[in-house]
Amino acid sequence: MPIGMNAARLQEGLRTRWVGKEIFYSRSVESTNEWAKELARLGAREGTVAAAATQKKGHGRLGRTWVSPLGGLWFSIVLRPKLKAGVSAKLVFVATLAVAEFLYEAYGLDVETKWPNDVLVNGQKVCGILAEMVTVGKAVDYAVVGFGVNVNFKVKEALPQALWGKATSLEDELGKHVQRDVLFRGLLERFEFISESFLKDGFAPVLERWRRYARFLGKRVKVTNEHEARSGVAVDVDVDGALNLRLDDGTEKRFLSGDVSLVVR
Ligand code: BT5
Repeated sequence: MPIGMNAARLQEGLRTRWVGKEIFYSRSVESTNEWAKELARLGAREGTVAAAATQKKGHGRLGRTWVSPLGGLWFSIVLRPKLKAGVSAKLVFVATLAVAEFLYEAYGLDVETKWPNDVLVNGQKVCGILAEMVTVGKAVDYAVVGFGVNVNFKVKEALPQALWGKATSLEDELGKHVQRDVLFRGLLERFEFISESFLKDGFAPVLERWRRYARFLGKRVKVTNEHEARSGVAVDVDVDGALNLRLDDGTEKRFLSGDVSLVVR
């Protein structure tokens, strides 16, 4: 976020009921997810947001590094969902749908969602979501949903070469800077709206909207997880958030976690 950004400026004009009523902002942190978890442990109310201009140890799933230069939007929301464990996979869909819908509506970008936690533009990752949960028994004590959005920087100037061709930014796609505080508020508002629909009407309507952006469905993909790599046709994402893959022998296999890449033949 720009130098001079602060929590009050981010909150100005925010039209939410509970998300972002409390915003913490720092110029540099290790990781906003870690910060938000710490705030949650200390009793932060639901909807509290931790945001930073840069992260020194931003992370993705399985301890992967999330590169977080100045110019991006890096923030995490504290949630206290009165739901059972297993909900975190679904929060990822709520968050990616919020990002996809907002980027499409606000900037007209041709966005897609990629299972499980990516938002892409032109086949390249513009946003990654990391949902983490702390449970007590089977109940969720708190969850943190982290948003990493590449905004006002050029990928070839700000991200390592290994990510060129795989990552994109709003600046690269739009050819100009966008106002990050407007984007930030738009994402919080959309996230709150979809979370409420999720709590009220369940996961199915969220999933249905998410599928509209999920262009990998019906295509040949490779799914990789900690145990294996399998190729097949991505048939659907089911009500548990699991990916169903049709293998070449005609059988179907469900993946609860992993990474998807398109197979070009
Ligand atoms: C994710 O992980 O995509 C989740 C990223 C969540 C980041 C946010 S930022 C705010 C909050 N605080 C945190 O510490 N995290 C959250 P995963 O699916 O595991 O993808 C990680 C992979 O994405 C890396 O291994 C790289 O290949 C790639 N990557 C790293 N930085 C990137 C970037 N800025 N843009 C696009 N791809 C990136």
